[in-house]
Amino acid sequence: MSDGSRLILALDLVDVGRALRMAQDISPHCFAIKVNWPIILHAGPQIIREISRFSRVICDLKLADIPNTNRLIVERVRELGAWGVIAHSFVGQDSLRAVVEAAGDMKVFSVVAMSHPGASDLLNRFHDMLIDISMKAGVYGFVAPGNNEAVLRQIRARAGGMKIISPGIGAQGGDEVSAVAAGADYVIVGRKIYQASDPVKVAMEIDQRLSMML
Ligand code: NUP
Repeated sequence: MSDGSRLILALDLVDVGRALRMAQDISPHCFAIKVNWPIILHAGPQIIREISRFSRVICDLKLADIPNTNRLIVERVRELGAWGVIAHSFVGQDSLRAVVEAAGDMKVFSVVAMSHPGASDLLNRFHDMLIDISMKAGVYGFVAPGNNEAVLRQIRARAGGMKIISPGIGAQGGDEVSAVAAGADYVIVGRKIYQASDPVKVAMEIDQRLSMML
């Protein structure tokens, strides 16, 4: 893992062997590796422990439950050695606070807007409220769309110095440099890397483009 990198790899592969090899090959060029339900359901939760041996792991579980259930899930994620966890904020301050409390030194990122077109139906109209709920709950940072510059800039303006991690790069139309210019601290990239013929090369290129912005 690279402390200075602004790249987070989204490891949404369902071939577990290939996913692990790719995680190992790309970890020197990225800040963290994000695991989501597809790989967790294929590999089992121990994949979190396995990747945590050589990288920061962010568990993108998008928790959206009552406080007690959120707490039970986060306690397990913490036991497995994750560095960070992603939760929804629309469920309210108490549910999110349960995540923050159970997380201990794990970083909690709350979703305050999303990158897919349907996010404009409802969620993305409420990012200011979701930021306020998240701040009151004590989160470490936010997930905000890297392919929606207007929304990302508004979120950055309200988020102050809090960390923003942004998906939507590549396959969803966003560009890593534009996303960082609009306010992202880190970009989350999946298919653009793991579907490339040379994933390590693409990851290194993204990492280098972003490091030139510093
Ligand atoms: O708004 C969001 N958009 C999004 O794509 C919030 C997310 N957490 N993600 C996740 O980021 C998505 O589930 C996937 O794991 C990753 C983006 O992958 P890709 O579009 O770069 O392949």
